[in-house]
Amino acid sequence: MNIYKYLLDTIENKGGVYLILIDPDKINGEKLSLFIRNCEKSGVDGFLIGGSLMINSKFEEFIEQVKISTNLPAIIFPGGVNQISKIADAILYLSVVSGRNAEHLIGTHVLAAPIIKAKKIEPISTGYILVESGTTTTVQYMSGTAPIPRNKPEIAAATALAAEYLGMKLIYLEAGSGALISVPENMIKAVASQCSVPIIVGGGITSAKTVRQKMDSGANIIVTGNFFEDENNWDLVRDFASAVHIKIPVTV
Ligand code: 1GP
Repeated sequence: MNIYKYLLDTIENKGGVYLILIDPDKINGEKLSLFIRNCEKSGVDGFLIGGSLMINSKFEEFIEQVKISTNLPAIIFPGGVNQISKIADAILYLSVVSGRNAEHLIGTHVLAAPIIKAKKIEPISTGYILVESGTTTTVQYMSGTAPIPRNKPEIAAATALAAEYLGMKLIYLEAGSGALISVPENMIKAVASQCSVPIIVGGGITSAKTVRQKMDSGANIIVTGNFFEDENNWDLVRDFASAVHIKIPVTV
């Protein structure tokens, strides 16, 4: 399956794509399978897998377990070149275009490209834009880059447009995992007014209401991670998915 096409088709048919980020350091075993099955039956469209830091996990085995539990796409969201697996359906080929750290603009990509080619994984080039979110996030620290200030939507819009002109197929507005505050709506609107490629919004989203606000501002793909690491929240996956799928009428 061509995953980029799947994302475009899902946006077209359902109004948006809902992806759940799974950090292999946070969940595994039977609990992982249960969670994935719960997500699948609640309307999630796919999984992002990865983390800025990966300490304990066996990446390949982890993706294998995800693939055993679901037919939904497993897309790598790589924190480094150690996170590449042929079992995955695609990899977000992220360039941190909000920063000026050559290593994260093109450096690690050079190391990763031959591996991605050899393993025959679909790369989806993504302009990754870090947005200030109230505190220093792991991704900011690890990438050694400054995020775009929240009150500068015009910088985000120009950055996203530049990424699109460079040929990137997705724009990811990232507040950072566990962010205190999510990407502001006026920034999403500014980016959406300039770009024609799909816009992913993630980081610090903890309610279906917030999901809908991001969608109404022009987001096409929503990513949540932390919120569903707490098992007590699993019942809410369906509400989040419904808030993303704005073309599908809600049935009670
Ligand atoms: C992080 O955008 C994702 O890369 C998800 O963030 O864990 O805060 O939902 P959260």
